[in-house]
Amino acid sequence: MHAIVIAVVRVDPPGRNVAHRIAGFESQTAAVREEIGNGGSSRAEALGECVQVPVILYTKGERDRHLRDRRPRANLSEVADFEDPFNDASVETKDDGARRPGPAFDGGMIAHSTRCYPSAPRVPRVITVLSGGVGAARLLRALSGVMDPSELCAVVNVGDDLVLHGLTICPDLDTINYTLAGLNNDELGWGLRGETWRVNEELAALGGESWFRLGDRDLATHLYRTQRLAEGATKSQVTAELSRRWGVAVRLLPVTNDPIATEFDTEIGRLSFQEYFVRHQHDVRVHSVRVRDVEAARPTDEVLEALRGAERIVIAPSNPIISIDPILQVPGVREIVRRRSDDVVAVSPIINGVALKGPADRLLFELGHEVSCVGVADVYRGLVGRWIIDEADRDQTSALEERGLDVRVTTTVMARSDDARRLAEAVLA
Ligand code: FO1
Repeated sequence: MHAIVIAVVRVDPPGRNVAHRIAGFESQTAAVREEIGNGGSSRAEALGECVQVPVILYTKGERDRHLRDRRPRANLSEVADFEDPFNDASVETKDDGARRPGPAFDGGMIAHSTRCYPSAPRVPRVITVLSGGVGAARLLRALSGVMDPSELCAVVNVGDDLVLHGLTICPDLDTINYTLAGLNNDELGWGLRGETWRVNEELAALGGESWFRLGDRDLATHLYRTQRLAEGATKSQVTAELSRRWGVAVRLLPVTNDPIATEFDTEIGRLSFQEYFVRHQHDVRVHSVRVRDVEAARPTDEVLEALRGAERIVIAPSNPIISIDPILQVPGVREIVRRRSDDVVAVSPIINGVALKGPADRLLFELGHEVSCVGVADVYRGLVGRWIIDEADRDQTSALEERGLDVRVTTTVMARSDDARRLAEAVLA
């Protein structure tokens, strides 16, 4: 009979397990640390905070016996592969008295990773993706195909949000929600499929602001959001309500609920985000970009938690200057990403010197950066541990490696579903 208790223990920074504080755990610290699974130790270390990790506690000798009986030369990581350690019928005892690898257990109980026990509580792995619009939406969709989408969090840019006709519009949040719900308009790259434009046509006939086209179906989203905000809901709450309505399991988190606005100093003067992007079709020379009111903005608690607690942080192949940087500028965000840089994977938005979509290449050039995956790596200097670049940029590998980066090469264009899947697998590998 095996005496087994399932418990949740705290792991202290730097990766020190405190299970030994539970009665009977004295002097087990080294063994326990070695066995904690689910990334508990590294998460605690990276966060500089305690994290909760489920473990199975055995009475002294029980786990040792398991190990010896089931796989004489097993080491601790191999033990994690055992299917059903509770089924005595399957035990094939090999008690030949030989000394086995693994820790010496000298008293009380020991803790063991739950990964091998189907009945044990599982700590959800969280993958957090810093996200702009289309590129991020496609990566999130690909990731949703290879992992449980409820364990995916998107921290989403709100620097290009706007108020128009009295309506609050959040293009990046909506693009991601629509894409994950399968409602997106692929032709346009924004808005809803099967869209009609009656309202916008009437507005144009009245001489109203019709350059930023709001489709009839899309309008319902902005009406709903605006009404809920007026009732006192936050942008985060409204986003969650919309995701729930559309059956989107990925958690979409606006980086902040405070108003921020990306603006451009250009050759024709200062422009708001959508004036630059849509009205002028990003075809004016930009001198500088700034995010208005970002200094006073606070990341939401959910965002902080998603960044601190994620097993991995992913930087989507979004525009580094106008999609990702506004997220990083929200006070506290860049610091967490920097602290966790070993766990940060970025997918290059530039392939062979060109952005697949939007003005990332032109903006990098106008703001004095090299227009290449290496140039983007320099923009994210100190924030990223692993870079995923396209096959077309394989010859840039050594330049990235010289910057201390772990480089993976794959197809980063997500036009075909098998390529998207391969990219998602590379992100999670
Ligand atoms: N992009 C356009 O190029 N033209 C538009 O008229 C337009 C309208 C629009 C309405 C709602 C919405 O959520 C997005 C919209 N977009 C439009 C896309 C958007 O301007 C940009 O793609 C993003 O802000 C950049 O990420």
